[in-house]
Amino acid sequence: MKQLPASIWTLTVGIVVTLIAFWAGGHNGLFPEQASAQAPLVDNFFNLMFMIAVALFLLVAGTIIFFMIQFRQRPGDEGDGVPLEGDFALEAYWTLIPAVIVIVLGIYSVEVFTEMGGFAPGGGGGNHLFMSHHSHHKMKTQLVSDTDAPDASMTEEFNAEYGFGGTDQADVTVTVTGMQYAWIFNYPEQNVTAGELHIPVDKTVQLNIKAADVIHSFWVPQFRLKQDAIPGHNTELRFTATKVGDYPVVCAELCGGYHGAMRTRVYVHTQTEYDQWLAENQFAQNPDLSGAVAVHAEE
Ligand SMILES: [Cu+2]
Repeated sequence: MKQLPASIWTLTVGIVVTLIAFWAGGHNGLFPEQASAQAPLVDNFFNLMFMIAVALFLLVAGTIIFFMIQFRQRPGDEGDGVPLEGDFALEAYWTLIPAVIVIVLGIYSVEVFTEMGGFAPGGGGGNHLFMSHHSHHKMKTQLVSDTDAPDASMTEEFNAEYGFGGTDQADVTVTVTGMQYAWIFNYPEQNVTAGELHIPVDKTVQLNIKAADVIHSFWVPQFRLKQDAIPGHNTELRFTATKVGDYPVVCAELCGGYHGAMRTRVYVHTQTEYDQWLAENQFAQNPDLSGAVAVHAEE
C-alpha cells in the first residue's frame, strides 16, 4: 500500500468517487414517478446537482476521515503541527472549481426554465419545447396576429403575469381558482365546473390560475410543477401530462388553518375518457343544453 505513488491513489479515489457520484445521481429515489413532459427536465437538473453534491461530500468527508486517521497524534509525539501559511495554487483551485460549477448550474437552470415556458407567461417570448409539438402553420398564424387580434386566444384574454406559458394555443384550457380551502376547476368552453382537475393525456394543458382570497400554490409533485395563485395577479401553468392515472394536487403555500387539507386530485384520462367525462358533466351541469348542443354542432 505504501509503495504506490500518491498520483495513483489520487487517480483511483477520483475514479471511485466519480462512479459513486454518477450512480447516486441517477438513483437518488427522492422523487415520485414522472408523469409530465416537464418532469424529466427538472429531474435531470436535480440529478446533476445531486451528483455534484455526492462527489463533494465524499471528497470532503473522505479527506477529513483519512487525515484524522493518517495524521493522528502517535504515542509519544509531543511536537507541534507543521506551520502552514496557505497555498495560493490550492486556494485558486478551490475557488475556481466551485465558481465554474455554480455558473454551469446557473446556465443549465435558465435553460430548463426557458424550455418549460418560464419566460413566456401571457403568451410572450419563445418556447421551443412546446413549439416543437405544434405545427408551424399555427405558430405563423399566432405571430401574424400577435397584437390584440379580436380572436385572441384564452391565454391572451386571461393575460397571465407570471408562470409557465407558451406562445401557441393549448389543447385544453382550464381556469383554476384557489380559495380557502379548495381548488375549483372551470372549463369555460363547456361551462363545466369541478372540484378535481380532469385532463387528457399527451395534450398541452393550460391552467389559468387565480386566487379568491390569499396566496395559494398549485402543486402536482408527479408533474414537477408548482405555481402560486396570487390574489389580483393572474398566473398560468402550461404542461403536458404523459401518464394516464390520478395524482395529488397539493396547496403548497400556507394559506390558513385548513391549509393542510387543501388537496384534490388531477385525473389524466385517455382522450376518449376525457371527452366522455366532459360531455357527461356538460349535460349534468347545464340542464337546458338541448339548444347549446345544436349551437355546438353547427360550429
Ligand atoms: Cu391554499
